[in-house]
Amino acid sequence: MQDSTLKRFGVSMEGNLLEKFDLLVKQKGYENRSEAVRDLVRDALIQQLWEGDEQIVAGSILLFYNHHQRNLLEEMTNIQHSVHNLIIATTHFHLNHESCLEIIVVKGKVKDIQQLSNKLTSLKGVAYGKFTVAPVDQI
Ligand code: NI
Repeated sequence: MQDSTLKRFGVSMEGNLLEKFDLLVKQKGYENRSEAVRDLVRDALIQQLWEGDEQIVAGSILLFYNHHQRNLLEEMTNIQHSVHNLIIATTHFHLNHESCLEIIVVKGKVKDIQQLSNKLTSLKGVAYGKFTVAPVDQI
């Protein structure tokens, strides 16, 4: 049986992250933080569902990072070469003295692409990563 009763739990985060989160809550028109967190959790669960999926998808992995971070460029290149068959194109933008924006266009099994995205976004020096995807056979 599904438990739909509301449960409470505590969340700790850095003050500046919380400030940004509160701004997001306001901008997106959520009633409160709880409602926003519920939506974020639902999104994360959908992403998680994809991980075992064999479906062929196309999409992009967007990465913001600091290229001064030690070994980051080398690790990124190694990871991308190890799954070169999934990568259609990469575009790199030098945003300012230290920040880079990279867009990696991908196509392949969703579980493989999700794994690649997780590897890249969890590298030290990557400030933000976003994986967007669409199922190829439904376009
Ligand atoms: Ni750059």
